[in-house]
Amino acid sequence: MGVVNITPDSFSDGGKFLERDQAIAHARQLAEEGAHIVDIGGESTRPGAAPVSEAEELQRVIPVLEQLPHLCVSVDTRRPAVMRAALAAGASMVNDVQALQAPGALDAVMESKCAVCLMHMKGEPATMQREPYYDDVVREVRAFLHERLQACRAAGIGDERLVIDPGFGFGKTVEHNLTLLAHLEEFRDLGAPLLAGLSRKSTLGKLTGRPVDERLAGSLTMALLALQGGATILRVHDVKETCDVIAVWEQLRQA
Ligand code: 7PJ
Repeated sequence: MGVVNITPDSFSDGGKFLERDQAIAHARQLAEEGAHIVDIGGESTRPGAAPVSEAEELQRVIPVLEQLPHLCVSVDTRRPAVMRAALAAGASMVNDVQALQAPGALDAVMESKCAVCLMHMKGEPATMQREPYYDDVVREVRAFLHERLQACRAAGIGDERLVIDPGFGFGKTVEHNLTLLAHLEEFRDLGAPLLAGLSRKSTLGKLTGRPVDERLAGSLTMALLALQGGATILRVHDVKETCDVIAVWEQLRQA
């Protein structure tokens, strides 16, 4: 899964079109490099990010989606209205960092046949990195994902549509992230494919001392560790390089 962020609009309309075109070109490039899914997002859920209005999020996401009819597009959103509009515009997957907990979110995906990624997050993006605490991070994240899977199944969303994600970096310290990564296998018996998003995250910055544009080697290492732990979808910025990691991993497994 390749990440396409539709960055905040600048002041003029000219800027708006430019950012749109850049996102479309980026999505196409990631698909050419080997991404099976492109994940487009118009709301930053990074720690401390400024909020984006629903109208603004729709304006960012939908025109980009409409220009990608031949790609398998996932839309990274927490808002039911954005989910509905994106599905109507051809999205194949809803990637929700809130695991469809917003009022109306389950309804928004129910009538569609789209795939759904249920991610764990503790707290809200603005404040989630302020001293997150768990008694047992693996048990708690696992229990949450189990509960959300059950809620989806009860709403009639079939298992073939569901993906789970422990949500690296979302209300988690470096230690929590490493514990989750080391115990990723314990999520497999929940019965849904596992998605892992570790690419360029601040945990890597803390582990390596590198700024965000120098985290490729760390990100590829994380990708391999996630594969070893049973992840089958990797959400990454560096698609071409990650495809090489996957190629090596798959051939090793076959051997
Ligand atoms: C994730 C995500 C992730 C899923 C972001 C970033 C922050 N969706 N959206 N999993 N991360 N499912 O890319 O640094 O880990 S945005």
